Amino acid sequence: MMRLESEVRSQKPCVRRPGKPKPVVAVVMGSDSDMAVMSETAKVLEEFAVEHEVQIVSAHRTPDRCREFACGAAGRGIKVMVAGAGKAAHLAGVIAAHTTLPVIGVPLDAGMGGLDALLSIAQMPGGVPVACMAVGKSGAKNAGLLAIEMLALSDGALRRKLSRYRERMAREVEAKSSQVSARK
Ligand code: C2R
Repeated sequence: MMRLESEVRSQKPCVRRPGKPKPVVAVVMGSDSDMAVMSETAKVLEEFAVEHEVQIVSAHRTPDRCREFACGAAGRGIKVMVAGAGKAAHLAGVIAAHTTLPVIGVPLDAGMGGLDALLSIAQMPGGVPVACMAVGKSGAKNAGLLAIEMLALSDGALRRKLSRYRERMAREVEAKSSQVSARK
């Protein structure tokens, strides 16, 4: 499940207790200032009981750590990476350059409404794909859901959970619609 904040803040690799299931999704962000938004990704993964880790990695500020992290992810059992960053958000692209694991980028608003980060993540040159989500919290939430959809390709139980999630969401919208209609 989600690592402790103190571990997230540490620049050292997380130490895993024996017997604990290995994370299959890595959630990374460029700065601890991104945590409030990127916790939406972790929340969804928690809800679906998908083992994940959360780390701060910066392609700009910690280039060696970023390369080591991306290169080592598949070997550690990670199947999907989610990378959130604001400003000149090169993090997702640089991670994608070092791995063939699917990388989902989340543009964050750290100024300019997140347009800078959106273009930095979406406008990847051909050959190195990054799946780009919406700016901010909805993008962070959808990054978690997309990671789950990828894992569900080979996990029937997860696929069924996703179906139930969609059904619940539809019921909630219908209930809200009834409330709005009743008020008229
Ligand atoms: P600070 O709040 O730490 O100054 O960071 C972070 O994701 C954050 O949104 C400001 C913003 O800089 C972003 N950042 C990147 C990268 N590293 C940090 N875009 C990167 O490597 O792409």
